[in-house]
Amino acid sequence: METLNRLTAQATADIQACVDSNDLEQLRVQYLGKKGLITELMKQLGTVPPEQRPQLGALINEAKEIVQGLLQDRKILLSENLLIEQLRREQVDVSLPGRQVARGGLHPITQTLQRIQNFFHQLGFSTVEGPEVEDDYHNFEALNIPAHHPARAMHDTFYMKDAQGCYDAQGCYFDAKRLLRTHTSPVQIRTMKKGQPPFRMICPGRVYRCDSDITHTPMFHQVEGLWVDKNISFADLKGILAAFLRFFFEKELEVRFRPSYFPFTEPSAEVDVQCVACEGRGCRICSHTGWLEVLGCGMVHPKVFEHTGVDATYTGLAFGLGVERFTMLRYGVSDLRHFFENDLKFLSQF
Ligand code: 2NM
Repeated sequence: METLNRLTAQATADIQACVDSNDLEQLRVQYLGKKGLITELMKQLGTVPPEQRPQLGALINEAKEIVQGLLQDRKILLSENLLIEQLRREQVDVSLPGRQVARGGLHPITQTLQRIQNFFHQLGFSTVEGPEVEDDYHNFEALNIPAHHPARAMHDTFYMKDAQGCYDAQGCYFDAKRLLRTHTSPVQIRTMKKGQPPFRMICPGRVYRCDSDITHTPMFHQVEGLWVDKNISFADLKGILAAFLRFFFEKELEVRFRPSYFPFTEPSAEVDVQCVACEGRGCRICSHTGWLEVLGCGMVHPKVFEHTGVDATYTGLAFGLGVERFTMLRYGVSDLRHFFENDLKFLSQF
């Protein structure tokens, strides 16, 4: 009796103190296994006087059931704790920001190119592209810029090392150097030579001039426009360019045309727009004049039509602009060189 009570008390204490399911299994074997302490008591029942056996047997059974019950409860408790512990360990913070997919974007120059094209496409202009490596004829001659004309020096042309053998109109052989186009006008020359008027095109693209300082890079982007048809007038030129500038800068800005000179247009004009930064009050961006020079334009020179085979019953308007300058003015970028450094801290702002 005494032994049984002590054994039950010890088993209870052992089980309550157990924190590991393997240890708990050890305890089960120790008390209830084939050679377990309680099992042994049961085996010794034969040594007890027969009249005491039923009572003692019942008590041992009762002890066995108590220990079995404790083991069972403890087992459930331990596995629950294990699950709680595992859940705690594998907890996910659902409030953390997700892993972002790094998104690319369009270069600000590309965005400006698209914005300009978007406007002119709505007016029925088509985009036309052409080679960046050109020849003297398409880049200069056909545009009424003859050899030794100061405009050629002005353009600071990049020439290719090797000359190409050519024949002139009289059949005389000469070496012509190929060059990097200094404007996109040769695309318009090529298009007019190939086709028949009317023409309504814009020519975006890279152009090259041997020039490098704070406001010039050897490569930059231009968009030139050309509209050739019967009765195209300077009034059309003024209307289209004023509408374009107001669309581009999203402001009802004043626009003015000043007489100028280009070999390929007559008359020619420079276009100024009211300063987009100060709206004409005067600031550093417009050198306190209230105006920004943004475009060159004019009516296509008859010599250009002669070269390209467009008959004299047609007239045409033409214009050209620098894409970098438009981008700087629209977004307030102060240094041209940012566009060519590919620093993501700069680019990701657009
Ligand atoms: C400009 C300014 C004025 C121009 C002229 C031509 C062509 F091919 F039709 F003769 N294309 N672009 C032109 C006229 C370009 O850029 C400042």
